[in-house]
Amino acid sequence: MTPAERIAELRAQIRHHEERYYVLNDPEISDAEFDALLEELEALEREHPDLVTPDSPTQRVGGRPVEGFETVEHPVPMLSLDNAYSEDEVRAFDERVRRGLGAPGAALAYVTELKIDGLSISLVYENGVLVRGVTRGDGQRGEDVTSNVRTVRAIPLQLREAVAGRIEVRGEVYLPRQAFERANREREARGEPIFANPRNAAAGAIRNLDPRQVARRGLSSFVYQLLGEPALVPDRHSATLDRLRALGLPVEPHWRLCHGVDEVLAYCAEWREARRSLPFDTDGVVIKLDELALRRRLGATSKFPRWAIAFKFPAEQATTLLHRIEVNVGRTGAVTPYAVLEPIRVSGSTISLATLHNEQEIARRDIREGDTVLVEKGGDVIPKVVKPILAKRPPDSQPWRMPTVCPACGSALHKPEGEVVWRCINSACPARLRRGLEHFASRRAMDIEGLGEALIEQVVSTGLVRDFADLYHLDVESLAALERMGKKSAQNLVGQIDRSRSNEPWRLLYGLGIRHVGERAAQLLMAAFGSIEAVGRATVDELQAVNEIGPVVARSVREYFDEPRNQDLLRRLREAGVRTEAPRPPGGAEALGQLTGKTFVLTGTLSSMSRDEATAAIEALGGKVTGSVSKKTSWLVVGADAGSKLEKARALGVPTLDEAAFLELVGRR
Ligand code: 0OX
Repeated sequence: MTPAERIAELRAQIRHHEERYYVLNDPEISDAEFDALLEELEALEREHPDLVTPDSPTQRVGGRPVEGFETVEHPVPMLSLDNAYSEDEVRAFDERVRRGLGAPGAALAYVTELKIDGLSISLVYENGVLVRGVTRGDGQRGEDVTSNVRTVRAIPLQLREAVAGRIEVRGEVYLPRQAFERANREREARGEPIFANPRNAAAGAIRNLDPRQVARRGLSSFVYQLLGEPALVPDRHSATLDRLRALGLPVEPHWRLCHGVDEVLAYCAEWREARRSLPFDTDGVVIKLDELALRRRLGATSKFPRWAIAFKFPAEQATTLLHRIEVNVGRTGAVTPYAVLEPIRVSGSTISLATLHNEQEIARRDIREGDTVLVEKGGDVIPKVVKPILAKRPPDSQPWRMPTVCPACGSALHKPEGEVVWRCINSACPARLRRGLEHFASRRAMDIEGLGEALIEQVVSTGLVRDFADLYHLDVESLAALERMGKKSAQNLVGQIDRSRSNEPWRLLYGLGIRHVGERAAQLLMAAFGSIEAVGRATVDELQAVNEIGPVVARSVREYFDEPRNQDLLRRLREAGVRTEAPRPPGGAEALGQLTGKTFVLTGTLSSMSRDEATAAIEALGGKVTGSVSKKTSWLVVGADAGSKLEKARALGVPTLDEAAFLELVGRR
């Protein structure tokens, strides 16, 4: 056998066993035997690099971390599902469908599927090879996450059949229960906030910029939709699911073809309990009309198809003793009460805490310490207290009273007229500081690895850190003296903090935790003003003149910088060497609007800024960024490793800008 033949044989075997393992959950060989096949293939490909193809099973985790994700338009919008919370609502749906079809007496054919608690994804296959994976986004346009989707072992890089042309397959990417629990255990150990549900965890993973990390997460997938040339798409959904399966794609196997609404409801009732034995979380059943011709007749509203609905399983409830009501102080000073419960098992996990929302809610439902309460756990990890069981209330019980002072710093709590949330307004409050530091150090802000909840607790309670600027004066010695800190970790942390000094300044602006200033607003403001000092000097009107910055953000920024304590903090950060200026300011407000009416497309990687930053720079000057090149495109910005967009731009005669010319245009040079 020639090397090329052996490579082809190994790839076919590996694909087959990947499918047995990841799609069918029914392996035919041991993990060790599988690894041996993969290792043999890797060795052969190393010897014959010219024989490596992108659809080889060795190529799931390609290249290096990406800079950002490109936005792409969905050729057919990705709709979401309307919900039904009861049997009656499902019957009402069936009636609407029958009436809509002018067949009031028919028992229609529906397919019922388990609803996966994941995030929707679109996969494009060209001649049977996976070429693109895009998130749902807002339904019209999503993010190109191909490099991450390729790491999901349940998603074949190559279909079993080289279906000619282009097909789009839609489904969910999700985190199996075990992988979800593992991810949360790891986050807890690192002092990071846990994911509220598998959906959030999967969404976080699929938007990670490093495919190697995504591969380690253990994502999986199920698909349920096929789009393409009419000849390629079966005329019934049930046949489509069979077809998808035959192509080697992962289809959740417990779907059923039902006749009439009673069979649909029987399916829902069956899975209400049976779902606990599944290896993934499901929060309901998706009910879909089987016949595509009937679907077309019903159509869709602006948001939902009229031919499908999601039936949500009722949240599980249990009763337990509410020991105490305590309050938590957040980063913005908001004080939120929560219940400390006698631990109890609900929906497969033990709960001992539950949210109580706010003082008003507690009063409205008259929830008291010492009550036996009904608790509920739905799709979210955070359980709720539903109501007290009055028959079990102790005779000496008293209504609960909101504390009048902050439990962390003792200063009086405030509640502005007309609001329901009490706040601690002491900006030096240690509880606020702890939450603020968590945000400041978080990955999307200053990205200081190793500064987790447990360590923040220690540096705050020992007085080493009283504000963000103090972080930059921490030394190895005092850190090494803290609990569970060795010299090595102390050195690493000091290194991480030092590295954060040279972060792009929008990270600092976001990390300060100014109310209403998210990542995007921070990027837009920095691109428009060039330095945090200039943002701090701008009037509300000047701030609002920035594209996408509204009055709420503008006022909040102004308020923040009007506070002398905050000005002082910024000065101390600057003195500690933290970068507050972009390389070259674009000239401030007079440059705004310079690119109004211009449309840009980005391709390839820029060495000096991420895709988000380039987009923000364009938008701050009034320009627009779109996902694909057309005759209307003003410029294509071309970075390293540019793709097919460059060819298209050339074909259409769209002018291009290299990185240097682009930086010049947006005033970053
Ligand atoms: C799921 C799921 C989601 C197709 C047309 C509207 C919704 N989470 O499991 N969506 C759909 O269907 C799309 N099916 C599902 N099973």
